[in-house]
Amino acid sequence: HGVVHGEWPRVWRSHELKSSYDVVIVGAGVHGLATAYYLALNHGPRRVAVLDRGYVGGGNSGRNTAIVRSNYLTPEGVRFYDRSVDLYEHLSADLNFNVMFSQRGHLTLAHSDASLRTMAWRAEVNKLEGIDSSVIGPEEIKKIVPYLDTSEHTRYPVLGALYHPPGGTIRHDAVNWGYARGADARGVEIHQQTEVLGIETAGGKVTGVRTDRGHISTPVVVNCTAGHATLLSDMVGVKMPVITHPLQAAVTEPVKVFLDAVVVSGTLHVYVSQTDRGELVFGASTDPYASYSMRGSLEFTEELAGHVLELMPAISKMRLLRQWAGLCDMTPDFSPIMGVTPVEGFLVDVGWGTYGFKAGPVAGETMAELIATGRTPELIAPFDLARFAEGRLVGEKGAASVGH
Ligand code: PYC
Repeated sequence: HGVVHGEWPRVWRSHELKSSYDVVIVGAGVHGLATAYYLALNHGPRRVAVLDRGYVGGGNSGRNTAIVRSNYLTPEGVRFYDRSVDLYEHLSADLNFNVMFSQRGHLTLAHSDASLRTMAWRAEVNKLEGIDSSVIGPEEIKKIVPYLDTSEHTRYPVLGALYHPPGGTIRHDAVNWGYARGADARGVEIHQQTEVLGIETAGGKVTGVRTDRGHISTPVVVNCTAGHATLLSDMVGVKMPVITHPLQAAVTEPVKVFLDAVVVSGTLHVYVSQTDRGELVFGASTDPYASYSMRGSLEFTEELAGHVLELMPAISKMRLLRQWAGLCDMTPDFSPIMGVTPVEGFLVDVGWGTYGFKAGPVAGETMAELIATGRTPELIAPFDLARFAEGRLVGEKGAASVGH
């Protein structure tokens, strides 16, 4: 349309920070932005601010390995993540922004009888919930991923895999930018470089937020942070059963496309997919210590290379281009913490461990409904904070994909 370089229209606007909002969302990643977007889209106009001390999508929303799937272990998990897959399937059209969702198939390898049993269990739960998911053997795996070493002579031979055809990858930046644009167009204010310093309460209710750009009066604060969920919740005295660990990832130089599906091996602590540009994207388990550091380590690179080559010896000559880390807020049962807290007006959408990006759309849709109606949607009721005190854990460790 005659737009020349340097004159692209802004995708979202900057604003002066106002002294009051109806809702303040902390964290401008996919969860915070999707919550703001669905609040405006589905529930009518409100004065909503999304705050981030960094920039849009600069936390885990831009650091994950962009895998989308719904082949979880518990019926609660499967139903929840599957709604996200549904929303992702229509997201490009809904946002009028190409999010490059590629449902290329997802394989979770089993290298032992025990993991084969878990895969069979997941497949049965998945089928009961109407999800396309089944256990396949090494011959079928080899057809889908010809470069995978499925011989019997490896240290951990591939015995089978959970195959989930609708799983795949997405362009995570596009998702963040698309939600940011959609929210902005519906009147949401996005405030980057705005750090929350404190949350104020009176009589057990949220009354305001102190930021490094000024004070805001508000009755509702939504904690949509990842990596800092506990720090923000501590500001109102709500204790989260969360421990934060780094998780490292890496990407290779681009090569011609040869890997179609997403391949995950919990036993070998590695997952790999190939981007549309041709890079291989790898991730590992969480680092084994609690930390807020996002520095890369040589140990990670060495272990990653060793494990990847056990799976695909043919790629030994490829070079790594870069590595990075994100921060994972791990909960005891590997499910998130969503909904109300003992402080009225302080809502949480946190504890996303190593599975947060794929849940962005459904988390946004359900949190928006909770904010607008005051009622907890059925899909997220199992993930409430009270479950830890009441012993209603939703154990998803067996489907978390990465070893821990
Ligand atoms: O849950 O699919 C997943 C995942 C992949 C990498 C980290 N988590």
